[in-house]
Amino acid sequence: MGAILPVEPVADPTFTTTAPSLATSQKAPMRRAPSERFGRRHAHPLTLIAWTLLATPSLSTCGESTQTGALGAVVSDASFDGRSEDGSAQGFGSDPGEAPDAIATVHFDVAEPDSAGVDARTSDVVSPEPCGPAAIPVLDVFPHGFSVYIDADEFSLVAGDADQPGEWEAAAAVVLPAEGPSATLFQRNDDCPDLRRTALRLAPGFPGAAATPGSDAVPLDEPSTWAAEVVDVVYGGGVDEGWRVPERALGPATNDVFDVLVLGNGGSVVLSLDTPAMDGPGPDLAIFENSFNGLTLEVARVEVSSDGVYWVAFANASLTKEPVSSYGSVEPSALMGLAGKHGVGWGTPFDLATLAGTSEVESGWVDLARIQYVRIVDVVGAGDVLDSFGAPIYDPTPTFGSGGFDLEAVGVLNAAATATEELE
Ligand SMILES: [Ca+2]
Ligand SMILES: [Ca+2]
Repeated sequence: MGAILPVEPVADPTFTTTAPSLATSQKAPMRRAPSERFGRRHAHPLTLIAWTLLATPSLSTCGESTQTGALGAVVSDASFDGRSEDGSAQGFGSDPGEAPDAIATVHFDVAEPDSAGVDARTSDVVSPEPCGPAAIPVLDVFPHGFSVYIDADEFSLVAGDADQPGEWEAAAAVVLPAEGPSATLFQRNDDCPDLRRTALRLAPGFPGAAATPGSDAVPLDEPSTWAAEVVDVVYGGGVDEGWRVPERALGPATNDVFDVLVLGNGGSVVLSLDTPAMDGPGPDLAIFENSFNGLTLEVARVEVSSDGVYWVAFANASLTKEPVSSYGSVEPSALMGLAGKHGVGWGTPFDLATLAGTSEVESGWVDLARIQYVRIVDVVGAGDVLDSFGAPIYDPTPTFGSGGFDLEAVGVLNAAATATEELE
């Protein structure tokens, strides 16, 4: 597949001297933290909000600290065009040698929106830098007993919603509790006072198919607004001409298996939303595929962006253990964080809150209060593409004619107030 073409960037004069063009990033995939890529002179007003995720309220000096491994591996390979030419993504821990830089600490001034409605990044960045451990990939729900690699010197796992850590343990992975509705993971690094606190929802397993108890499937009449524009499509292999109709991905879900944009194997699409999405209660976005039986599930990774330039990917997990034949079945309860989990007429939910600990959000380059763009990238489920925890993702493979992900619609469940509404 070819590289993703640039999304029309929102005009932002403060970026002109420091932000590389997307064309540059295509030639040299970037995996460094945003703060390193763009220097420390610009930061987003939301940065401090993100730091509330760190348990230590004050920002402490830890010198030239760096965060290694997991922080970049969680999202950066998928979100900064680090995907390889075959469309595959690197999984958790796949690139341990490339450590993203620590996130810059900032103070900020509330900037006036520019004419495009985007905050101008006018803030000064100051030392010191926090040195808290890297975030883990966060799913909407984790199964009991799930194992998660961590990048911290020690962790403390506490049942329920906890404010304080308990016993500290040193291990490369944490095994989540075997019961209970929630847990809180604390991580710390040596010589650093900052703790990272991550609240985790737990369940016996991932939610299952639509109309089964506990399912997370979104009814098609639930979104309030929808994708309004196809910004870019890159078709993968196996797409007949008749399926190359981008407009079919726009507007409301129709429950029509033919009303789809077929991405092809490894293909991708960037859509602009009619109204930006925001992180509100529960899931914020719903993505509709066209599986006619709710079992032949073709899956895709999902990324979001506030400005069409900087992206962050949802963490995902696949529990399917074996390759799936061309029209074989995938159990919906084996999937989390991948579009295509549910059959036609039912959306797969995505909660922006799960992205709060990512470097892209913490450093302010993606604003969870204003998500304008959604990128959907077909997963070629032959086992080469790994989920956020290092497991291979399997889906029906190979597929032809209408190969790969079939996008019916992208709906917004929590719409951000528009500029006009805010003035009223
Ligand atoms: Ca939410
Ligand atoms: Ca297909």
